[in-house]
Amino acid sequence: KEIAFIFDLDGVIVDTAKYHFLAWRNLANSLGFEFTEAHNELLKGVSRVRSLEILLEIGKVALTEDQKQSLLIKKNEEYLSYVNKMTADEILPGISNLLDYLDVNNIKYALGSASKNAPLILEKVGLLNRFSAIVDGNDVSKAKPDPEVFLIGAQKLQMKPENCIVVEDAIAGIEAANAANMVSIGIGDAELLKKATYILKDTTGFTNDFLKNLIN
Ligand code: B16
Ligand code: MG
Repeated sequence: KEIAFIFDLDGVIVDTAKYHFLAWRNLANSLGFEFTEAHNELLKGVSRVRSLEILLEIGKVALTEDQKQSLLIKKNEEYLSYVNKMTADEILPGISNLLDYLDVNNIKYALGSASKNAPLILEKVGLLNRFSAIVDGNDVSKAKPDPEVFLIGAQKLQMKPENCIVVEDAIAGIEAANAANMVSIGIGDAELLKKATYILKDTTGFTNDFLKNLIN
């Protein structure tokens, strides 16, 4: 049967979490509190606005809407300064091989990301024109674990949800894929991602053997 893939971006195609971390940490420090890598875990897959709310809860800081808006702009400017330096070298191991495999087998793929910067990031790493459809943070009104982002992706690919395979590193993303009635592949900790249909430790798990079994 015909199938399609829908990929999350951060943590699956590239590791932009490290750049989000640098920018969020600077923002927290400027407000007078520490922001650790463990804190950063809480922001993975979460929208920009919600991320700031979580960060402010960590620092126990209350701000006006205007102050929040200007901090979000500042944070994104710093984040983009890192993104602008990205190259194809930052595509996670196994992903280029996977996309080649899908191309050779005429399997379409879309992006389903919470990031409003997703098209820029794909352009920087040279993958923008390879995706049949892109759904990013500008297209969705409901964040993961709501299935909206992946359902729009399936629609754009003209595929039934049950024939779509979602690749995700965040629990909320796996929940979104499951809620969309799609097959889910979790990338990361097996205990954390146990609701996924399949779990791979990291992106090197996309071997040709794994793909053959999955697709046939
Ligand atoms: P932006 P994904 C998510 O990307 C990130 O994991 C999350 O940390 C970030 O806050 C969110 O995008 C929004 O990103 O500020 O660029 O709009 O994992 O859904 O690809
Ligand atoms: Mg992610």
